[in-house]
Amino acid sequence: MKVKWYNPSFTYARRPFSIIIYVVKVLLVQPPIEDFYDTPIRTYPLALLYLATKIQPIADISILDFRTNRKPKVLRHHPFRELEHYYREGTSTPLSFFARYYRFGCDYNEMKNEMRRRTPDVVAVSSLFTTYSLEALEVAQCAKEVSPEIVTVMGGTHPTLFPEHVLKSPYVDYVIRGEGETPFFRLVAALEQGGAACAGEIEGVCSKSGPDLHISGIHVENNIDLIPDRKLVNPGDYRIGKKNYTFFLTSRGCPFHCAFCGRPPVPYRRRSLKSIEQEISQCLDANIQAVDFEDDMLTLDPGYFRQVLKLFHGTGLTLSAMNGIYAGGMDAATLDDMFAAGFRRLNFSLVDASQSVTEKQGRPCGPDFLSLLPFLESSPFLTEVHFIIGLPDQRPEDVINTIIFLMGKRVLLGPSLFYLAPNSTIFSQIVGDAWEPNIKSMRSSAMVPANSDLPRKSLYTFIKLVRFINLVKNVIDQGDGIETLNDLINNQRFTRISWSHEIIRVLLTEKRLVYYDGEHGNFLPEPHDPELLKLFFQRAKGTAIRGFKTMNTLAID
Ligand code: B12
Ligand code: SF4
Repeated sequence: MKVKWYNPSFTYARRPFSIIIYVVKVLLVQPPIEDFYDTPIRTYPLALLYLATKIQPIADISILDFRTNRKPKVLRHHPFRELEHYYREGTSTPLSFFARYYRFGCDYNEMKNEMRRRTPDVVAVSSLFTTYSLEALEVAQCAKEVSPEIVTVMGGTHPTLFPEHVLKSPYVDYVIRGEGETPFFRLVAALEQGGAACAGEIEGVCSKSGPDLHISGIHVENNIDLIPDRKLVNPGDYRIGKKNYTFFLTSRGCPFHCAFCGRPPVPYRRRSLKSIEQEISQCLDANIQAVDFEDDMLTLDPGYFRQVLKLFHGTGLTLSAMNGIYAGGMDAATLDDMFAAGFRRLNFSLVDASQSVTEKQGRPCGPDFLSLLPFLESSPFLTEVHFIIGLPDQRPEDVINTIIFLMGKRVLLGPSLFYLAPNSTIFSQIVGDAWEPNIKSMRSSAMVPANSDLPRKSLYTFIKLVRFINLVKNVIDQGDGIETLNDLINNQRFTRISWSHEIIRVLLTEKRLVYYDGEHGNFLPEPHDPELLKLFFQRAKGTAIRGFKTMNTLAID
């Protein structure tokens, strides 16, 4: 690394001479990703802000988000040929899912040009996901191609879990394992003082010497009250609707061990209320209008959570917790406080309506969510309930029961297709160490079955079914006076467009899924399991679907 001498043009009061220090130029990067979809309302680079805030006193820093606010580019060639049968371009359906594979963010040349322009000494990349870790490695490769003298550092969940995978790349010099603030600060300080040789001795920093990799343990921060400086990014780049949003953490870690979860093993800790209060005020100064809590376990301690909520009263901030709310210990009073603090839309994590399925996953659950439901249904909240489809040991009947249960409540259904989360118990049982060739499959859009009772076509059928139910909920909310599911066939929402009408008719009368091929003007069968659809309609007979925004219902005849 070249040393850059820098005269900060100030003198210390007690030292009447100008001091010369050099400052390392650090570029903190959020990499692009490639997938069938992205979630653009949740890419706030909070980890990079924590790191930047920590090293700001000793480095010249900038944050470069190569992912957000860029037009996605369609990638014609993608690694999921087996899914072409499911995700088809050129077809139409009111129950649409994925069709194209995209790159969300800059391409290689754009990244390289940007790095060339910024002449960094250190490029530090956030690699949060194993499945997108190759895209993160590309950023390091760009940096080394711009100049081999650029020091490249990688941190985040993936390098924390699989440091060897990252460090063995010729483009990566250092890996930080665990919470990065202190190890990264120490690494930058060591580099600044020319002490790269001792960098490997810093806790949490992994380094290499020729083919030898030095792997450190996972670092856990003692103090989690650091307030990220949100002015380091443009608040207008991160929007939910018309509001500038930010991610916010009131705690770190989680005490549970759900078998499907891939989070690194860091203990649960809560922040001080004082620091949260200061952070809220800084958010308001930074022109933030919406706060999305991304804690792993926001509501673990309802008493503490209610104290946190009080700090938001009167701020005018819109609150959400899109990572999911755990209902354990919550009651109607907590919901009232949430409303008063600024929550309007709630995302609950249910896993499965069956307690035994959920408990098998190691997730503690009780009657809490069920007891909250009557309050939720009569409250002004809009509630989305997330559940998982495709868990090992889950039977198709369990999924059907969950769908039937939730469709009868005033909630939106939030299905998550099960994926093998690296580091999770299920991952270790099914994949073990031989995971690298399947790196791209560790995402829900890959629809990899982990349960022989729920093959890919069943997973796809369930997703389509849930899309149908949410669509029906939308129609119910319009209050068109439809009383039974079969009345839908003649609802003008579908009769207006003849192909849409036909797709709904086939589903309701023949219990089959088809889509419309506009180019040839015909209907093609979708890959699906008609037996599952039949079973669903049989079991659902005599039950009802309730709206999402209204209590209007529609009977299943
Ligand atoms: C927000 C979030 C998202 C956002 C995107 C966030 C982003 N910026 O890209 C969204 C909703 C889009 C998302 C999607 C997915 N996610 Co997600 N997501 C999270 C979540 C809940 C919080 C991440 C966060 O910002 N935390 C706050 C920051 C401050 O903490 P942190 O990231 O851990 O950062 C610290 C350290 O890791 C480290 N660090 C981080 N970056 C860097 C960089 C450097 C240079 C250094 C030195 C250190 C460092 O220092 C930081 C400060 O201490 C995590 C859960 C978790 N606990 O991490 C899951 C998590 C990262 N997601 C995960 C997964 C798998 C996914 C999906 C791929 C799942 C799927 N459905 O297929 C999807 C992809 C969907 C899509 N295409 O949109 C897994 C990753 C596991 C793994 N090994 O791959 C996690 C860990 C969830 C879990 N419990 O299993 N996710
Ligand atoms: S899924 Fe959520 S509750 Fe379960 S261990 Fe992971 S973070 Fe904790």
